[in-house]
Amino acid sequence: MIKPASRTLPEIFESFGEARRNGFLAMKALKDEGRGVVGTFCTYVPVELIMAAGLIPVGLCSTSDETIPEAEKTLPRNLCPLIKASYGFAVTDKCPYMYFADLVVGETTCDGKIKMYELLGKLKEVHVMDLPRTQHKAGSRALWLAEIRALKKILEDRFGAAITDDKLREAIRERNRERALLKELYELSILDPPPLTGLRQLQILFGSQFKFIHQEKVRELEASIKSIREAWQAGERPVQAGAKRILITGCPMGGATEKVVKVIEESGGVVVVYENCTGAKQFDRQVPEDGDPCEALADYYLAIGCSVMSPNPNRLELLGRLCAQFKVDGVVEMLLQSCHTYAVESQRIREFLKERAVPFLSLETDYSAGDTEQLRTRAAAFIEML
Ligand code: BJ8
Repeated sequence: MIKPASRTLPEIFESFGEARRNGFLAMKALKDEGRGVVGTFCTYVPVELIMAAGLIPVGLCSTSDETIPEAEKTLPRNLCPLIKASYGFAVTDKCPYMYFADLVVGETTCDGKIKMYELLGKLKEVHVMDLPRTQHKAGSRALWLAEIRALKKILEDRFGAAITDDKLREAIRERNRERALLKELYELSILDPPPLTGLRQLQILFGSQFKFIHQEKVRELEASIKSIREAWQAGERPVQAGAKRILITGCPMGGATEKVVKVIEESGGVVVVYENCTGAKQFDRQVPEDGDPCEALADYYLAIGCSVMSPNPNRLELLGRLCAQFKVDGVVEMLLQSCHTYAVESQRIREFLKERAVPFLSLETDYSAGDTEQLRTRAAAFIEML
């Protein structure tokens, strides 16, 4: 049982840092109770539908290189590590979340993932949502709404659940509450100096997705925000005054890519906000709670500013707003190797930030530790120059 008021900051950080590992047991208990599990790979998948069906959504994107050699027996070596690792965990049965998933919901985002889902379909039951590549055309909205209604029907048929409008609205409210709390948490770093390091912030944002009981998660997040704020007000300063304030943009992070945050923070910087799918891209906005719930979900999800959209103005809008709100000194982009959409879009991001006189560094990496010192050299030179 959680006792929010009595938890210390180290306990809070440990709880979220260990959430992925500890969540295995929680999920097994839920499975033993007969709950269905649906795995997802992307922020575009409307998890509210899964929740409204009484099922447990879980993110399956892998963040470690452990199973990449196994994946490379089937997939090309020069493929994004996120895709290789995720597939590798499925082939080797080493990810309990993949193992527990009764159904995997994929999406037509990047080419590598689309084709990987075909192979994954030989190992697991997979449904792929057809995501449009552009947001502004009327046909895009119609297609995406139809895909959302189709997923609703698939979940109802597959799991014998009735997803009523009331249940869907309730799931939207629950998820909105979680989004609002995670946003409140990362907005604590508007304070100067921030009340938590970027590594701690990342671990909470990443770890929160592996806490599966909504009420418990809400209580834990509320308690964490309160404790972090109180510690700062009491004079605790985990981040040195004058540390250069960095925004991270680009591909999703967590696990192996924590190395990027570490080299920044060991070089005199502090990550104050993540614009990527691990952070603000997922939690910045709310799904409208009135009107037709499927239409609300369609509008909300289609507006996500991912580089798979062309053009992608919403990423620029969020990026510009966060740079101002968090008073950042510089932006670091983390690109996963062979992620073509983010790599090509990098030029537009560079120009956008140049127009606003915000220094920019783009770093490409993978899930290995081999390039850590090279990343450190580049991050240190960037921060030195700010
Ligand atoms: S909404 S960022 S979670 S697609 S890094 S697998 S794009 S080659 S993860 Fe993503 Fe959804 Fe967009 Fe977010 Fe492909 Fe790029 Fe790899 Fe990627």
